[in-house]
Amino acid sequence: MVALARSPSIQPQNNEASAFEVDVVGGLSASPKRVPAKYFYDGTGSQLFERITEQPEYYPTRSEIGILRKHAADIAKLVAPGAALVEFGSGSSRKARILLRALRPLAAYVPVDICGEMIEQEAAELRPDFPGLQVLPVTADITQDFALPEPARAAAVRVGFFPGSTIGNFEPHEAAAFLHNVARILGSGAMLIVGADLIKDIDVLNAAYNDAAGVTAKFNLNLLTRINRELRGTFKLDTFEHHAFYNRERHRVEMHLASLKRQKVKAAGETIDFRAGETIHTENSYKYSVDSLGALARGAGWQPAGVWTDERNYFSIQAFALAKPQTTLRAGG
Ligand code: AVI
Repeated sequence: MVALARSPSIQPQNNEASAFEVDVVGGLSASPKRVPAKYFYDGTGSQLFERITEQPEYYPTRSEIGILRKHAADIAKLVAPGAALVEFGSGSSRKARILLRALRPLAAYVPVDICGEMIEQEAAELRPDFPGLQVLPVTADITQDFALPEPARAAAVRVGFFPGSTIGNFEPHEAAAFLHNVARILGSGAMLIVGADLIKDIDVLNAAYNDAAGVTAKFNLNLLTRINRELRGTFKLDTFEHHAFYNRERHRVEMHLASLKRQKVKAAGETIDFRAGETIHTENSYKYSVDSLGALARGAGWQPAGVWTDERNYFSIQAFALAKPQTTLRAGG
């Protein structure tokens, strides 16, 4: 079940080993030091992420599932019969199942993920539960252009689904590029349903990324274990500490690993100097308002078409429609 727990859209690329080395060496030589968040998700990291979603302080997963369960019928009203549902970074398809129950009849369900093995396995598990639905997995990097299977291209319309607030792990310019890419892939008349974490009370945000059981800390520190194992690293985990805090100006939770002392560490044959207190920036998790995500989406050609939130206004499911190209009507026509 390891792979199923992954947050799929922020996974490493196929040529992972060399990319990991390049990104770690480059990131640790930069100032401030950083390592891309996509490298959290090795086997242990994926399991730890799954455990994070079960922590009482980590509200996003529970909130999103609650919204989907409560409003699936309303969300489904925005989706024309005969549409193809395309899930970006589908992982376990756990959330798609809730929508699929409300959405039938669909032309096809197309889970897209970089991890082909995982989506093939999920597809095999979905088919008996949704007889008559074409489940057509596509192995692809969702941040790049990819081709949809023919039945999805031939469908009346295509509907994108991007749950999990994974959009928050993109930098805003990456999120904008992603929304443009999705528009290009889904084509004219498309809809997009996005799960996005909302800006809220700072204490709630800080607690969600500093759970009392220390699971998020383990998840963050596991990155150093991975560097030690895969890149001949010499990080001593008890000399680094998990720091996570909400940055109000930039509307994001930042995660860092702070060196508790001045030290030298080796990774991939390079020596890296740390000052006491110096950090490696490991993740940003951007929080949006309904308006700020709407503005980002509009910039990529999407028009807001619906919003559902939980009772506490912690999380949102937002629907967008792709503006159709303007056609000129002939007088009398
Ligand atoms: C996968 N992603 C949406 C999570 C988040 O909340 O940004 C990753 C995570 N990082 C720490 N806790 C959870």
